[in-house]
This record gives sequence, C-alpha cells and structure tokens, in this order.
Amino acid sequence: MQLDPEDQQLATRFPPGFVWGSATSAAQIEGAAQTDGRGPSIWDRFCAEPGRIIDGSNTDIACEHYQRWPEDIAQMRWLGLKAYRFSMAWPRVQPRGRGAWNEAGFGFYDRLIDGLLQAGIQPHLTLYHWDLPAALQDDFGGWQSREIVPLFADYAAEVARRFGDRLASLCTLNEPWCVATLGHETAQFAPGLKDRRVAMQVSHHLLLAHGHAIDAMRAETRTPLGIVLNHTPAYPAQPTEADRLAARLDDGLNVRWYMDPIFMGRYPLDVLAHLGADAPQVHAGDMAAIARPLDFLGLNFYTRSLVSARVPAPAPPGAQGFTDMGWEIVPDVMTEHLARIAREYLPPPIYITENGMANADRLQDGVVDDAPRIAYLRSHLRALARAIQYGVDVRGYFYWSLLDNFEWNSGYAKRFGLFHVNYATQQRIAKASAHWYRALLGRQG
Ligand code: IFM
Repeated sequence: MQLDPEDQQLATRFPPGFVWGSATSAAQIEGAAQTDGRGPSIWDRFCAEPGRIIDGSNTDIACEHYQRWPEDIAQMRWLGLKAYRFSMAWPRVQPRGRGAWNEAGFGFYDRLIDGLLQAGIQPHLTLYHWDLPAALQDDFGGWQSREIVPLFADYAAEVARRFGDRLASLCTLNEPWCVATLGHETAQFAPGLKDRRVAMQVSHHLLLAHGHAIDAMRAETRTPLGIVLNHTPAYPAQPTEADRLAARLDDGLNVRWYMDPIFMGRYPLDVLAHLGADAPQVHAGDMAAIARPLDFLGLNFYTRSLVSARVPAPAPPGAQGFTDMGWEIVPDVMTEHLARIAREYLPPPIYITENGMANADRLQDGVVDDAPRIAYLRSHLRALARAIQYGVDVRGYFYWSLLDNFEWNSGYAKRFGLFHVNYATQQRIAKASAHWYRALLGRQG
C-alpha cells in the first residue's frame, strides 16, 4: 500500500527508537484451555454460566495461538512490528495459583519468547490479564482476600527469574479498574460479583499485589518493570456544576484511584469520602508498598466518558463517531489526557499499551476494507504525535489488537484485529488497516 503524503509525514513525527507494536492477551487468543496441564481460570467458569457471554462462547479454542504462534510471529514480521505485547496465563504455568509449576506451560512461553527474539521483535510480557487460576477463587475468593498478595509476588518472581533477561519489559497487571469494577461491582466480567465494597477491597489488593510483585521482580531482573492502566477520561455531559462534580468523581474512581496510590502513595480523599463504608481496609505500610518506583507506565486509551448527574447521560454533543463497541471516537482527548498525566504525576516514560477499535468488518472476496479502522489509527497517531511534540515522554504504541479475538463478555462478536480471523478455519487475513500500519512502519526504517 502507498501512503498518501500526509501519512508519510505522520510517520516522520515520532522520535528515533519509538517502539511500534501490537498487543494481545493469553485468554483472548491462546485457546488450548485443557492442554498440557493448564488449570481452569475464572474466565472458564464465567463463560460456562448461561447468559454471561453474549454469543455463549468461551476461550477453549479462541485463535489457536497456542498451536499457531509461529504463523502469528510470521505475520508480525510481515507487519514490521518492533514489539509485541502479550500476557502469560497464570493457570497455564501454575495450575492452582500456588504450589507446583507446570513446566509444559512455561515451555510454551519459552518458545514464544525465543521465536519473537529470533524474528527481531521485542517481547513485552504482562503477568495478569484477568485469567486468575480458578482454584484461588475457590480457596479464598481470589482478589477479595489479602492471601493473594504473596502468591502473586511469588508468581512474578518466578517469571522474572526464568524470563527477565529475554524480555523488553515486564508488567504486573493489565487494567486493574476492569478487574475490580467490571468483575466485582457490575458483574460484566469474571468472577461476576455485584458488590461495591468488595470491588474496592479488590482494587486495594490488586494495587498491593502489584507493589509486592515489583519488589519481588526487582530482586530477580533488571528488565524494565511497570503496570498498565486503562484511562477513560471523564467529561461533564453538560456545562453544569452538577455534571462537573459527577465527572470529577468518575475521574476519581477510574484515573486517580489507581494513579494517586502508585505515584503519590495515597488514595484520593474525595473518593474516599464518597465511598464511606465501602472504602477498602488498608493496613499500616500498604500505601508505601504500593508506591514502588516504576520504569514505565502503560496506558490503554480508547475513549472518554461523558458523565451526567442525571441518569441516563444524554448522547454526546458533536460526537465524531462511535466504534462497534459504541465507544465515542475522541482522539483529541488522548492528547489532552497525556498532557494532564505528565503534568500532574511526573510519571516515568509512558507507553500506549493499547489503542484500537472494534469495527463491523466485512470479509468480501478475501479482503477486509476496514477504512474506519485506518481513520481511527491515523487520528490517534496524530494525537499521540502532538502529545510528544508538547513534551510528553511517550516511548511506544501498541495497536489493540494483532488478531480478532475473544472480546470478553462480547464473545467473538466484536473484531479489533489488524488480522481478520476466520474462527471456523483459523485462517488469518491481513485487513486494509494491517497494510496501512505496515506501510507506516516501513517509513520508520
Ligand atoms: O480486549 C480488551 C483488552 O483485553 C483489554 N483492554 C480493552 C480491550 C478492548 O475492549
């Protein structure tokens, strides 16, 4: 594909050494759920409950990446990726979440990491992208209990010991807000609970486990360590004081609840006041344990939320369009938000660890002409280039996702990939957006 002159110019706006990547996660692509000793995860259980997943599907087969990883690395190479972000399935390498390690499971990641390195692609590994070993949920309620903290740190240390020297980065958690809120307050995600007090306690245990895991990994490896947070900046739906306050609280629960403890060692006071009796139990020393120095901050940016004191919020005025998830497309918010994070938190180098769109793709005559995804990519990369120009230290960008895959409670109904996946044959087809991204990456040299 030939880039038009503006896109050619876009390619030149990123600094030398900028890390161009794409991302996936274990549960969403690996399949092989019962293979080589993998233990069950809370998502296996959740999928088995009627009504939880829109299309009634599960992660048993997914994209068969467990078997097809060499082919997938070949596709990454064709794309010209410098980096690949993926996650390790905890139940694959430690089926019960404690006790014996599963060497066959570790063997898979060993081969994958070596395969990436041989292809000249940096491996960026996330330890926890939501697939908790089901045994930990059964034994003590999973993230609800402090018991999980040392177990997660043990798992982190073991992975750092085995793979640290071959990884470009190691990240503790992906999107703890989703784990706590969607998993324990709104019941949209596994384990499917509906209790705000529990959700807030879970968020504290996630943060505490993150901090302990950072210390445990530092003792084992010099590879850069960080965390990945999902930020959905909140804006008042209407220019009223009530909506402004509602947006501030929403920002408090999504952005500041995780950023303040990690970078300032405290929870935001306004959110604590709002939570009242639902605020988490915090032990002496916890906040210091959470606020460990990090080498990078991963941010996942997709959209904003418009918040209204009235329920439901009215439709966003002047929206530029929506993705197939119904998420508003707001690239300028990305620039604004990055500038704010840099100003308010003085974070370590930032990576955009996820950004992308679900599109109602149509495969016709062997081609997926996903023009809306190209437009999304282009507008967000322009927004990112602007943030870098303003001085925000962003070191890399990972498109979500490499492949169409299991989109959690939406099953296989939503497609985010640069590659179309035919779930009946497992054939991968590069979409027009993959050709565009490849042409852009080709300009980087
Ligand atoms: O698919 C998810 C991913 O697992 C986490 N971040 C958001 C993506 C799109 O919903």
